[in-house]
Amino acid sequence: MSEDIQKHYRACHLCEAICGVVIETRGSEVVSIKGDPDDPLSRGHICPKAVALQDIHTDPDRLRKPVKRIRGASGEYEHREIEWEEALDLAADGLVRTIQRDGVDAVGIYLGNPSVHNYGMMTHQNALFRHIRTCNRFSATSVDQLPHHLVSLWLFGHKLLFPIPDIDRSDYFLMIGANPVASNGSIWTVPDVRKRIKALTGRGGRLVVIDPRRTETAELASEHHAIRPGTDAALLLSMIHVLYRDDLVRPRDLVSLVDGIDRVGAAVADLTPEWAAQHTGMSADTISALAHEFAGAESAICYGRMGVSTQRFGALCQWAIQVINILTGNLDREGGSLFTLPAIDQVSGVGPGGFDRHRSRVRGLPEFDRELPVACMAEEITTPGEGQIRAVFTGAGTPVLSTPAGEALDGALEELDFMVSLDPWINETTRHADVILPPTSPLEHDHYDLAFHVNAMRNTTRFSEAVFDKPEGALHDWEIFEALGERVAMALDLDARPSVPPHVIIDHGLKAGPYGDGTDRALSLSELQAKPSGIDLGPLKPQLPQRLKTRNQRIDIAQEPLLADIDRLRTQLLEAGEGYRLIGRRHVRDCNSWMHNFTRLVKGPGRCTLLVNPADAEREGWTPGRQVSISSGAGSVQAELELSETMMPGVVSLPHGYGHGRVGVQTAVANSHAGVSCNTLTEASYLDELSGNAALNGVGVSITSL
Ligand SMILES: Nc1nc2c(c(=O)[nH]1)N[C@H]1C(S)=C(S)[C@@H](COP(=O)(O)OP(=O)(O)OC[C@H]3O[C@@H](n4cnc5c(=O)[nH]c(N)nc54)[C@H](O)[C@@H]3O)O[C@H]1N2
Ligand SMILES: Nc1nc2c(c(=O)[nH]1)N[C@H]1C(S)=C(S)[C@@H](COP(=O)(O)OP(=O)(O)OC[C@H]3O[C@@H](n4cnc5c(=O)[nH]c(N)nc54)[C@H](O)[C@@H]3O)O[C@H]1N2
Ligand code: SF4
Ligand SMILES: [Mo]
Repeated sequence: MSEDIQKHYRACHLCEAICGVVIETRGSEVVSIKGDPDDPLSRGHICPKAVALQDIHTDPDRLRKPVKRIRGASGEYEHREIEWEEALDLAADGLVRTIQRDGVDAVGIYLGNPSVHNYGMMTHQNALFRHIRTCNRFSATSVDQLPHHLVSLWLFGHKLLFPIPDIDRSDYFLMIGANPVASNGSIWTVPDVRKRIKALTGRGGRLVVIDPRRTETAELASEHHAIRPGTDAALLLSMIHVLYRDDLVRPRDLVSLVDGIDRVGAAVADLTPEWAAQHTGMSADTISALAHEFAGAESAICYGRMGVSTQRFGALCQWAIQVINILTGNLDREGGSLFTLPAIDQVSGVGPGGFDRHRSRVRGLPEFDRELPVACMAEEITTPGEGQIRAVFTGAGTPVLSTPAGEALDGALEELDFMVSLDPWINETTRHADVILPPTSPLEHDHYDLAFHVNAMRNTTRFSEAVFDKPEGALHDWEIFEALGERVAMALDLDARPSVPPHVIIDHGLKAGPYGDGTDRALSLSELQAKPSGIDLGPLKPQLPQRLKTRNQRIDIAQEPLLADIDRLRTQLLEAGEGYRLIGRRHVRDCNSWMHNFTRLVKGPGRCTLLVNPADAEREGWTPGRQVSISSGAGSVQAELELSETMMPGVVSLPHGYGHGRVGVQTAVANSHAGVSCNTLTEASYLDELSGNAALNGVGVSITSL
């Protein structure tokens, strides 16, 4: 007997665009996944990755039961399925033994990117981690958006107060080191960005893209300028110089709120466009013109993302971007960049963050928000002494592929006494784990976007019920955190408070939030459940000074550590050597390292190629399709050469997230599209020294044809 088709409304949680989808199911099967036209934010948009919601669920390689690592008959390690009770006991024992013997700092924790796309991991990680207050916490933040947090903390008083581009009402958009047409936007939840860019240019607005590669986004832009990797701070500071030099500083409504304007002017007094031109490869005239156009626009956005965060001056770049927005009166302005007011307001609910309250043991790198830069994780494992990491917990992360000098970490994880991973797959990182705890599939749990409404270009809210029932015996990520927390607390004689499920926390958060009890909207979970496509809370609005969390509710742009960092820029830019500079790239059907096991997403020509400008190839005598060896101070890899006019001469690009097919990795499709890891080439010592963020872009490499 054929079963009825059921319709489920859900969020796609795979990237920051958080598109609404309608999933049709028949029994336990997914029949179709389509965009939800009634979603007030995504308006029906989806990208080719949405189908992965089904592929993740059905993937035969996805673990349904915990596995334990044992040495097999051949002498190689293998993972064998075990029951949940045994697995949780093993995991808790490994952590407890380490803590009892060497203290909490002997436990290292790494949380990866999907942990912020899975709200139960956010609400419940502390059920475990509050019993392990280790100094050695790491996450994907320090290979990504750390400079954004730091600048938001310093300028606006809270790590999550991000200015969000109001593209739909803007006249001018200067976009630096971001490729939203491929990435679907980041720290800027903006589903269907292509349509929004076309609308901007269609109404006479301008999009100017600054990127060493003429990207998919640059193809839609009014103007694209190639820039030498890692030199954007020079561009941005010299634009600020022009604003002062040519009397273009007009903070408009912000004038009564902003301090430090004169000091910033003095700090950039010698940073002329001619100086920046020597480093950036952009002409002084172009730089001056950009500053004039920006200041002359009725409303304008300056926005920069991965390309300018993960470089040696990430924090300086993100600061300069906001200084440009502020000096031209485009912060907190319609058509400029505005703060959000989400239904669950994390800015009120979580602490503001802090910086440099402790440092890493071996290299002395500063913490941010109680996390150390992941670039120092390997050395904290391999360097003996008090506080050495002897056990590691990873959750939703693949640091072996996603963090600098990945091979060193790969080796270091093997030296541990114990490792446990909360992850659905046996991959390049989790293959080292003594026990892997796999959570339910995304379609088996409910969903709320705690993280991404904070960054969204419109205030909306939406709750998604689970599409399928949880299989018998399976546990959600949050339940695993709770079960481990209970065991660890019991063994260490600590207080194991029972918690409430994540959806109850959402209900409380909504009621206590800015549209909750006592307001006209009176939002609650039950109201969201009745409107599964989501509820529109309106466009972003100016909110200053009330929204600021600084002590005096003012913005001081003359932040001492940043002004001091300008001197580092002056000296280090001069040191930039010869040779090729490596940058990354993202393809719309990738998602970091973990979407390569789904045939629909990896089919077609291999994507892990080295892009090179044809003029460079001709001069060097390299022919397309040939294998080349790419080497840096950290290691070397081989990849196929692909010529592309889109590349700036002297710059080469390898995508991030490949390097599968290693011994023990159990992702059959990914292994057959293995590629190489660009993080074999990135260096643990190549950092934004101010923030501790890894410099993944602009790494010097040498190339030889094989
Ligand atoms: N399809 C897809 N979507 C994704 C992801 C994915 O892996 N695949 N990952 C998600 C994640 S975790 C994130 S953080 C976001 C990232 O979102 P984005 O930042 O929008 O994406 P990237 O493609 O990393 O864009 C960075 C751009 O910076 C350029 N760049 C590199 N070096 C420099 C430089 O020195 N200066 C300048 N000006 N530009 C430079 C690169 O050429 C690239 O075009 O994407 C998210 N969405
Ligand atoms: N060179 C270079 N390096 C980069 C980047 C780059 O552009 N260039 N990009 C950086 C960026 S922006 C980021 S965000 C990081 C990403 O770095 P990571 O977050 O460490 O890496 P991912 O590939 O996203 O790994 C995600 C892991 O989460 C697991 N997972 C997926 N869903 C779930 C879930 O619901 N629950 C649990 N428990 N696990 C789940 C997957 O199996 C996978 O193991 O990489 C960074 N590294
Ligand atoms: S853009 Fe694609 S991957 Fe991102 S949320 Fe939308 S459908 Fe999912
Ligand atoms: Mo990221």
